[in-house]
Amino acid sequence: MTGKKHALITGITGQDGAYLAKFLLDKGYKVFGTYRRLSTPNFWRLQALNIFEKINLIPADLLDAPSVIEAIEISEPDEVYHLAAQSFVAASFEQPIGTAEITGIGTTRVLEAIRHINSKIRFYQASTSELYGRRNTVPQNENIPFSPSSPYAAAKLYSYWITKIYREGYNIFASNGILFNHESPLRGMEFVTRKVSNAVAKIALGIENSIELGNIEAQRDWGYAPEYVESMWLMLQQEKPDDYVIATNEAHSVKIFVEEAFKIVNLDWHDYIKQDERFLRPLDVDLLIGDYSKAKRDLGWEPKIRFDSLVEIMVKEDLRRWERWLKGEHFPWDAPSYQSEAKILTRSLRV
Ligand code: NAP
Ligand code: F7E
Repeated sequence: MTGKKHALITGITGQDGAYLAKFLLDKGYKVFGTYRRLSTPNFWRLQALNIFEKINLIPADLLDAPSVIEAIEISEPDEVYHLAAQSFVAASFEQPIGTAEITGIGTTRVLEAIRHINSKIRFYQASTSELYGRRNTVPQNENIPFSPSSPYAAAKLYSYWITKIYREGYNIFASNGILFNHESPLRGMEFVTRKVSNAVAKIALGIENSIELGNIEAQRDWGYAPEYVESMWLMLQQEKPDDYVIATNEAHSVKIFVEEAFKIVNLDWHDYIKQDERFLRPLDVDLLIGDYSKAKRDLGWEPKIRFDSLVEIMVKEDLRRWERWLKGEHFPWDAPSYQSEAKILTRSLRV
């Protein structure tokens, strides 16, 4: 063992996993991360942040308890950041059972491994504003009752409670970060912000002419992912485990995000947006606004990048990527190998 602290990140190939890995490496941690043995590895985010060579990768799947146990045995972590999940709400309506197994029970597999191997390990659970559901009170803080509105949110509600149960029942240092939506140029292409920033860049360069969206009236509290991963670390440095809302306390509709994104390339969004009912969900959360005052008070955390800057960062980065690509450059990036969602064959999500 070196003198360095060990951190294990489940889901290191995802948006938050990659940013958190970079953050912890910069803090001097030895960073381990689980990844799934897919036929095509998915390391582009770690490569884009130039940290791929510095990560200790361990294959593990949340559906496979022995692989989770092995990941904890190999990495001997001081801290586990449990980020792996089936995280796309729309997909949870298509695959509710798989989502429950991965996003719900998967958390218990990690907690059980910790309980049996070393109950001193500190545990972070990636909770979500989706727990609050539709037509809830705003702004939402840690005391507002949950009312999940999707199979994803129901699975995350289970994970939230099992985390508290292991905290209170087994005295494990286990905290829930109730994070509101957070975005970045490393966001997956199926999420609305990145879908829009990527399409706007292509439209501005003349290689796309429209974008198909679902419910553009939905409002979200969108923050900047690299700032949000710091809050995860802060939660595990406290004297006691607890649950914290992490948000910006501002909401904007999808329509406003689209309008702002097109403004950056001097185009009028009305000319390019089409509604496609395949992107409507059987239930959708209408309005989320997070009250992060507890995190500000106890963790000293607050958001810096606000909505307009976030939209600008995302659109400019996607523009830069497409320009480089059109010049023949190759670099770690997801878009060229991504099948446009409009071409993916599924039934309408609306019943
Ligand atoms: P993401 O980009 O979708 O990453 C999810 C990660 O989970 C990926 O590394 C994925 O691996 C892994 N994964 C999926 N199924 C798995 C399985 N069966 N076994 C092992 N790993 C599996 O998600 P994110 O945006 O970084 O979010 C991180 C966590 O925070 C998630 O739990 C999400 O639900 C939660 N959350 C996100 C937000 C947000 O706004 N981003 C807000 C609140 C909470 P592959 O690369 O192999 O697919
Ligand atoms: O949808 C609407 C959609 O998929 C945002 C996950 O990280 O944050 C994320 O969940 C809103 C919804 O994110 C399209 O109906 C309209 O109202 O970007 P999203 P999400 O569902 O809020 C939470 C906090 C998490 O925990 C999740 O893991 O946008 N919308 N048209 C659309 N959404 C998508 N994806 N695609 C559309 O075409």
